Amino acid sequence: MAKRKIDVCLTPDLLHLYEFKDRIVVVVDILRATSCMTTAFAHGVKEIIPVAELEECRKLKEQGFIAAAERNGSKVEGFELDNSPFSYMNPKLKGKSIAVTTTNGTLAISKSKESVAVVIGSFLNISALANFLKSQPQNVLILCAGWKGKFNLEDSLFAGALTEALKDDFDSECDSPLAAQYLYNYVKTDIVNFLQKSSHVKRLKRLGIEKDIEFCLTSDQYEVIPFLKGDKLIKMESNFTYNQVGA
Ligand code: 3SL
Repeated sequence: MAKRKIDVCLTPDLLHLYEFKDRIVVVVDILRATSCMTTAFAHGVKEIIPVAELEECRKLKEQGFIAAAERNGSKVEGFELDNSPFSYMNPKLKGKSIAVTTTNGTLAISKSKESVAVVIGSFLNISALANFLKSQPQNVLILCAGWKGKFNLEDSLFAGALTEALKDDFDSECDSPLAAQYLYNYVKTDIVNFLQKSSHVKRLKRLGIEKDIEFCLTSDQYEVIPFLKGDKLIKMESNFTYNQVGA
């Protein structure tokens, strides 16, 4: 297969600058939305309905869905689930459909919906994801969820790690994949320590959320790749081909 192109959008507020409708968009919110989604499917959740707005999530809850809601790092009152990957390891969630809204991650997913395919990326499934992308003919855009429209380090580091993993099959289209890749290669032996000064790690620590951080920064815990089918995230089956994505 000929080399494809890879680009990185560092925050959803810059997405209007990118042609992404004919690409596979990898949405990434390392701390913690896309790490939770990966964990959820690895532990048997059937589907996730990601919604940007709290009210939309509340309505789905009223319709009987199990619902998870996070704003500014904390669980929103009245919802069953928070945004910790450990909450999604609960065997009671096996086979269930869960409505989810988070501050940045679900917003990034809903902004990507016009693309041919939206897949969920995290360190937890990075090798499975890289292998899938290598097998597809499409160009790729990695969309970092960031924080309220701003750049963040952890999503950009993941973008660098994925660009590095894809370097033999993809050429960087502009400078953001290169910058992310340089950053990743510079700190890859000690990502947890490097991120200690980052704004969201400090925010989560202030909230007493410590163990999620290290877990979300661990590579290759799972093989699952969640992808968007209509309005729902589901788990990609093996032998999945591009034509079925988003079908
Ligand atoms: O912004 C988001 O979507 C969340 O992942 C943030 S948090 O890690 O749950 O605080």
